[in-house]
Amino acid sequence: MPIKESELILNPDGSVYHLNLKPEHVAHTVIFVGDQNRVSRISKYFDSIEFETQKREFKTHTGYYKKKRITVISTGIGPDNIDIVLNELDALVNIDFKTRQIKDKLTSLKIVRVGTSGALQDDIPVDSIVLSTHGLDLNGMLHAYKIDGIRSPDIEKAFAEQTNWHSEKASPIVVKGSESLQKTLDSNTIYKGLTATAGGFYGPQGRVLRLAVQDADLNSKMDNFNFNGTKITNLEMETSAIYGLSKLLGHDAISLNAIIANRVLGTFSKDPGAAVENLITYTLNKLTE
Ligand code: R1P
Repeated sequence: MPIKESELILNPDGSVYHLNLKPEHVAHTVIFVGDQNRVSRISKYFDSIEFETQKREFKTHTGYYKKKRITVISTGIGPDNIDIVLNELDALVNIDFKTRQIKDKLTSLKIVRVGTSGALQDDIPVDSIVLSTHGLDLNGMLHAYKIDGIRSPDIEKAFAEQTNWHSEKASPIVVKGSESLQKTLDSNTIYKGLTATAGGFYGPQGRVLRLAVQDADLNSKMDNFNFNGTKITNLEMETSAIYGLSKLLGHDAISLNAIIANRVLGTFSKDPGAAVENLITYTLNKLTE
């Protein structure tokens, strides 16, 4: 059965609805950034840019870096946007837009998030890089999908117990990142651990301005979480959604974040732009080593 026009929406020029991309515009190595201005901060290192477009917060540049074809896409902020970007990106490579049928031979993309994040451990300094071994989903987006096969129940159980997780909120989901991409992006200069992904910036990450949060101790309980020596390194808004949907769709994903804040110490980077630049060059070099 062809996928209906209301479910896979194409623009009049044949591009996919939100990303504005056609299949030929997508490289098999894709870098996700949150901020749309970060796209050109990456593509400025490219030898050439063959395609660029933007619709809403979804800006794309495809080009070559050291002969490697790479697509950079901005996802905007949050897991709800990741749902759009990953489903449309997968459709671009794995659904035939003419017949609206899933292709017989599926393509697996390599996806790397180049993001920013706040550290949850006092020994992870601002301006450092964290690689997420796992995404810890606190926002619930993934609960819309059949996810039993991709979860890590032992870590989820430990997290719910150690934080007295409030039963009215969607239960936490833990998904592992791609081991092969971790090998590609790893080094002994970066930090590694669980990345918690919230569905908002203020209350959902324990920031109090004028509104009281449901559990004021959640961040300190996350700081102290320990599963056989594995700790929660950082808190941001995309990684678990990227890991969950990538795993379900058969893509390899790994998330790297420049640490621009330390939530335990209450500090913020003096030069977040430089921290992001450092992560960009680190990622491009690792992808082409
Ligand atoms: C919040 O300011 C945004 O910054 C972080 C969070 O995950 C959220 O998207 O990442 P990016 O800098 O990649 O957008």
